[in-house]
Amino acid sequence: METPENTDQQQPKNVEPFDARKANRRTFISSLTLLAGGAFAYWGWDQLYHAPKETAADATAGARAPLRKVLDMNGELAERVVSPDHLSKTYPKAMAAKKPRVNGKIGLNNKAIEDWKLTVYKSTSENISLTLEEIKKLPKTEFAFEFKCVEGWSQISHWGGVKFSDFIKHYNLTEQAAMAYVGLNTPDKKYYIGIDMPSALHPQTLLCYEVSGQPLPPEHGAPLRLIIPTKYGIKNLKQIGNIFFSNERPPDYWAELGYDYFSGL
Ligand SMILES: Nc1nc2c(c(=O)[nH]1)N[C@H]1C(S)=C(S)[C@@H](COP(=O)(O)O)O[C@H]1N2
Ligand SMILES: [Mo]
Repeated sequence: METPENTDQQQPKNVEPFDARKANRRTFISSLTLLAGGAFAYWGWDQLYHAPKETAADATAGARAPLRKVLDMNGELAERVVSPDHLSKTYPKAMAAKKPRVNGKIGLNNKAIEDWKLTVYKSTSENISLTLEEIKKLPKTEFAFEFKCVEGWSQISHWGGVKFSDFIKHYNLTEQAAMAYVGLNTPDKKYYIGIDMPSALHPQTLLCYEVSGQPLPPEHGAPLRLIIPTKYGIKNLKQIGNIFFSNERPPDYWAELGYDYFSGL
């Protein structure tokens, strides 16, 4: 005699018989969802593509406004987490290129190497003028690291100079270094960059006067350049002429052409 349990075993309760109308409806609903997703993605792209380009009123320009907003938000976040304890990887000197690659000559001027002096603006009205000999008297720091250019190449190279943070302490610029940014430019001001202060004060940021153990040659930014391993090559200004401090973002050559202002690694 059949028990109810036996019937259950032969025909499980949860399996519905195939219903063609239901299946068609499901296919229709998933197609609609896919179509809506596609339309939404297209709408997003269209919004972005037709978004205005930022105007040159600020330190940055040339990028679509919503994209720049994201870049700037990332930059501000990163500025806050820049830590002096987090060092870029360094390498044995022997691993460094003997003749490091040269890239970018904007603002480089051989004449400016003779009688060169570094001008540091303590305020708009007060500045100090320093010779290379004076700067070289400060403790020297050297290391090899992987220099990275946004154009897609990188190379291990060996640099020597004075830590920017040591320089700040030595010349009593602590008040200035309490500001949000430092601006640097070439003697002719044709190449110029802005650096957030946490990155400038990072222990691997150098006012650099040596490459591969030799005085900087003109093409690498003689007599003094910036080496900042926590940022891309574009921020490693060659041939520094002037340094100033500001709470606003200083003008920045590549940021004005659409590149990320922070350009961190
Ligand atoms: N004055 C000046 N500094 C500059 C540049 C430049 O064109 N002019 N180019 C930058 C870029 S894009 C890179 S990758 C590095 C390259 O430094 P290097 O020539 O010593 O390798 O310098 C940076 N500093
Ligand atoms: Mo670069």
